[in-house]
Amino acid sequence: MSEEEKTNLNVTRRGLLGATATGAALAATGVGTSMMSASPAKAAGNEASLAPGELDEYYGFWSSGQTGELRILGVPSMREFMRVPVFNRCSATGWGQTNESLKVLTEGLLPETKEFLAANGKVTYDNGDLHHPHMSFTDGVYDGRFLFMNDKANTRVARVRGDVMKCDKIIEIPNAHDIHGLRPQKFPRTGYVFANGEHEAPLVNDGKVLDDPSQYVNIFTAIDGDEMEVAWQVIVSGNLDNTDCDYQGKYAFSTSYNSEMGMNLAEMTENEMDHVVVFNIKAIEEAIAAGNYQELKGAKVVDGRKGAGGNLTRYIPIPNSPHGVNAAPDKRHIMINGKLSPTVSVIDVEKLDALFNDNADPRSAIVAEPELGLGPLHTAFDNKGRAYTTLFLDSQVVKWDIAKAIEAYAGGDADPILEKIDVHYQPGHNSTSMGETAEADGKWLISMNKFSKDRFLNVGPLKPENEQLIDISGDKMKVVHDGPTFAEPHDSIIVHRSKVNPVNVWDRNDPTWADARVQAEADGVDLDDYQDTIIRDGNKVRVYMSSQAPNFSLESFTVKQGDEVTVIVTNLDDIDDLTHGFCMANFGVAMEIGPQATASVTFIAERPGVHWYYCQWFCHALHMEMRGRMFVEPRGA
Ligand code: K7E
Ligand code: CUA
Repeated sequence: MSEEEKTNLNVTRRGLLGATATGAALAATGVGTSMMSASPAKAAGNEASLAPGELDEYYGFWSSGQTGELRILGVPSMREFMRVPVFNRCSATGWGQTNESLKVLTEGLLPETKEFLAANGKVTYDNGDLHHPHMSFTDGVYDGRFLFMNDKANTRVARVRGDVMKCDKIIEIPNAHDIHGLRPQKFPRTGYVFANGEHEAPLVNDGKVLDDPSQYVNIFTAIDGDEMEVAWQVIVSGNLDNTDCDYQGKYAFSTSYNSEMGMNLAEMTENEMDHVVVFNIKAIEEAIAAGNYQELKGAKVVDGRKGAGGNLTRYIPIPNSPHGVNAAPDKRHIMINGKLSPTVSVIDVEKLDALFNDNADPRSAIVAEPELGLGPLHTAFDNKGRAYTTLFLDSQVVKWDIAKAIEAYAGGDADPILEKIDVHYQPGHNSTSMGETAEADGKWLISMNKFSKDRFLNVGPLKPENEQLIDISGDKMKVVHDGPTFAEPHDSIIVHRSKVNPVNVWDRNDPTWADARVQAEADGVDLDDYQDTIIRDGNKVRVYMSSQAPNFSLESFTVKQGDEVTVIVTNLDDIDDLTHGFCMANFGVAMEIGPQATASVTFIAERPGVHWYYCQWFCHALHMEMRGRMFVEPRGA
């Protein structure tokens, strides 16, 4: 395509957006337009539905639980834009199959895991359980660099790049079991990514200790988010559920629903009080620097258990099986959500130094404990000192006033509860627009409801969840949208679009295909230019081709039965949205190649005959014709 044609294409696309994009810009500044008032949700205050072509004001980053991917939605439209494969396999993009993705999926695994997987005929895990996606911070606000997320199923932590929205690092966390809660450090920057091991196990889990829970421990991990390496770990008492940290860079917090270290439901819920563990980041760093740690599986591990002495941790008793931890945008209050207790316990971070320096009563850090309703799981915030807590058992969201709760706890007669609203049904996490940062703006609340029951057409016994969009800009909360989703987003963040700036076209120098570049240089192939080169290296064959709509540079290539074939495709198109694919039919091979990207895949050509490869990402009027043949000569021919 000529430069002029490219320019025309871009102009045409912008032209299409034209009028409606202006409307979205006005919406962002709070100025209404006649087109927007035509929408049915106008009366709500905030504008929930967008006309075709209008852009959302916020990005929503959604987890997907046992699906294992990250999802990107628009808020308030609730339109799903993208699925970013992380811990799962993806048929469309080739995640889990391309050499580039396999590198990400394998390089961070522990040696013992690689051995275990090999014994099962695998190189990596196929599943994941992604609960908590969070963006990196600088000075308490989102900086758009990365998103971090956990895998509860296989004890991993992953990073997605904000510039291309692809996963670039996955690490398995040693010593810990089943990473659940995860949060990036907010100040001064991320920095650390804090991750909770949820399930207790022997510290060296090699089979020597089995049914002896007295020897089980749990592990809190701080990961260096720049290097994606474990920085340090802390052994704790009880299990660890959710985590968050302050806005000062001093403390992190993890809830424990099983302080009893029980091994069955009755034992786990026996105590009236469980706890939140407070981690003293500076004291832990000093212990590491002074060499007061043991090294286990490459990680520096310190002991922060109850009774270990020292200044690494404190345990604040909390009624009964607390779940979510949420730092308020006032930079001062940390909400601990009671789950089996109808309360949320409010920690004042300014009272924490005394716990460590003067051994003050841990409960002295609690400044409020309002009774809100049944099953409080997670709390979100607006910019007016109000909190929004999900009540799982009541199927409600309760809006309450933080200052009034503090007043009531001190003996005043203020009622902190402002309003309750029904949601459908059984909410887990919730999130507000920018509400997990110092820039909470009090516009939107998402209630992530675990059950949809009767809200949608019946699709059989397995039903979607229901995520409801709630307008919180006015005096009264108002549900303005139902959003069904497939299994099973736990958590979301709502990020103003000004914080997120992905590119449209890959940079040819991107590190994603660095290995392919090194190999190409050794093979005398210029990966940045037109390529149709076949290199034979024993029984290894490397096939370099480029794609430019609607052609692959290679119409055909020939290999021998049993050859190990690597196909390296570079997409030379550099136009927005011009993605090609490469699918080798009947070989189980398919991948995405974005504009200006290189991707590669390796397979054994064990099937003799004529095999068509084709582009499986619709790219051009002649997309169906974008194909070629692989000839596989039978063995001995
Ligand atoms: Cu589902 Cu954050 Cu894993 Cu609560 S957690 S709901
Ligand atoms: Cu190239 Cu479809």
